[in-house]
Amino acid sequence: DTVTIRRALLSVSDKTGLVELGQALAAKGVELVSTGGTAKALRDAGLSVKDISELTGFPEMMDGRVKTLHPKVHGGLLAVRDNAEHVASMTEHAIGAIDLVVVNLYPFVQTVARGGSREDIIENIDIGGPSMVRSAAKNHEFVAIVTDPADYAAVAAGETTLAQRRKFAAKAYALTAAYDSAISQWFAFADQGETFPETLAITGARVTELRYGENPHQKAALYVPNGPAARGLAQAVQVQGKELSYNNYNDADAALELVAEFRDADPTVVIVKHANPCGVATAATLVEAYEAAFQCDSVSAFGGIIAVNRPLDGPTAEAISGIFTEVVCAPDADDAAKAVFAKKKNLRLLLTGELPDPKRPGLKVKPIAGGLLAQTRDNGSITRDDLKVVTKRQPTEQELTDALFAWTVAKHVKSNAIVYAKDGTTAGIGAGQMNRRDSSRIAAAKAKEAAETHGFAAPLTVGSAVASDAFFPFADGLLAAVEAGATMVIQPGGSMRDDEVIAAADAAGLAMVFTGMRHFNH
Ligand code: 93A
Repeated sequence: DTVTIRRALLSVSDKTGLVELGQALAAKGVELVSTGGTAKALRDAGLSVKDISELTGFPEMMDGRVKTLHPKVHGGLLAVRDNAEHVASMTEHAIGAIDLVVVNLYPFVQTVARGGSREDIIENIDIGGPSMVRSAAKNHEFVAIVTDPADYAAVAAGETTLAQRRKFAAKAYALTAAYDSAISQWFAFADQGETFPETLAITGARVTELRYGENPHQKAALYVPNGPAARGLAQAVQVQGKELSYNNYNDADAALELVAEFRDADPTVVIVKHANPCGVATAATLVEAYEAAFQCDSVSAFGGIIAVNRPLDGPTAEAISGIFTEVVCAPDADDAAKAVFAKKKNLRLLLTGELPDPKRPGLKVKPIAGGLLAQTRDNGSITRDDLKVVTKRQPTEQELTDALFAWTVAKHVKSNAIVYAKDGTTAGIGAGQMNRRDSSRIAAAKAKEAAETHGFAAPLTVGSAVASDAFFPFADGLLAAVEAGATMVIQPGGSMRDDEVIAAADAAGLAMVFTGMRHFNH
């Protein structure tokens, strides 16, 4: 099963590790054949190399579009060495066997990411490279295909085993599949502006295997999708702490997406549990924001995932260290904060750099049995100008500010979502209930508990603004908010019974605005 490498074809855009590999192979007496740039790099290092044009009898032509697309190359890769007819064809056409192919492809994704011109992008679609990768991988019985500098060491000794070649083949086809999917995505989304192309090619590169999935009996891994480089949680740098779990990623993503809504706001802290915020606050300093967010639901905050919109500082890190926290996600952290966390070995600190843009476009894909649901991501937002006052009473400035804050949080709470807020702090959050009245009651009950725990004069729902992610179908949900002491309501409106709901608000002396936008999130 072991193949001794006699001839190797090297053709790489990324020349990392190339010379070292060339030297190792040459030392084993391997003949090196290369395309233009690769041959030059090897020659510059003093190695002797055969040009691909010498092998094919054709010059590299058409701006390099045709270099290796030739029967002398593909015959040498695809011939079954113990098939008499194949061997006869090789002899007849003077085709020499190639035992090792080292290829990495034109940097298509990188060209898109750096904003290359259309012409530049098209020129960076590699044709000959993937063809060789696929030919060599098909004939893995005899040929080794190496597509990753990390695998160079494995072939440097000049021979390969069948087990190795099978692994390389699997990796090679994953590469060509991912490469073509990135090209397909670019044509559909970027070049033609299609949101839902007729065929959807989504593949990604595995970043890491996770210890397990949502539950220990499930397996899990993290992938980064191909295509124009995105920036978000998956790109965050882990500074310290235990390995991130599947649930950590899921929760931290929810926390990061919510705090990103407050990119340009005062210091803001989000605490998430089971992908729902359980406390969000904006204050003059980050540590004050943390204290306020924590007090909203200190029971749920235990073992929480925290995201902040400012570089993490020492006092905030100190306050966070007061209880067990799973993950802290920040744009950056100063030395004092890092020093505080260094004592908490398990706590995972993730640095994201600039927070993602909540208004960015994107596609959300969710598998269902036998299919995939795709939708554009919820990047909708409203401003004060979009609000329509529907009650007799006009809201005060403070009520409006609290209402918009509650509304922004509600967008990130699983439906049915009810969020009470006062003075830039969530007072109570009701999530994921099957009816809106229950979410309203749960949120109010949490506020009551918080008041008892932390010795507030009254629950923060008293005098608060309440947000509902979708319209109140009946007056009962709104009446539950009145009971909790809310004085202001923000909701999309649009129910058949809006009149009933407005009348109930008027009767209770509430101010209510309609947003005209709904934020279901399941
Ligand atoms: O333009 S191509 O699609 N046509 C080819 O025949 C071909 N053969 C190899 N690109 C081709 N390659 C690619 O050239 C390889 O995949 C590699 O990325 C690159 C190496 O070129 P050089 O050795 O000149 O730097």
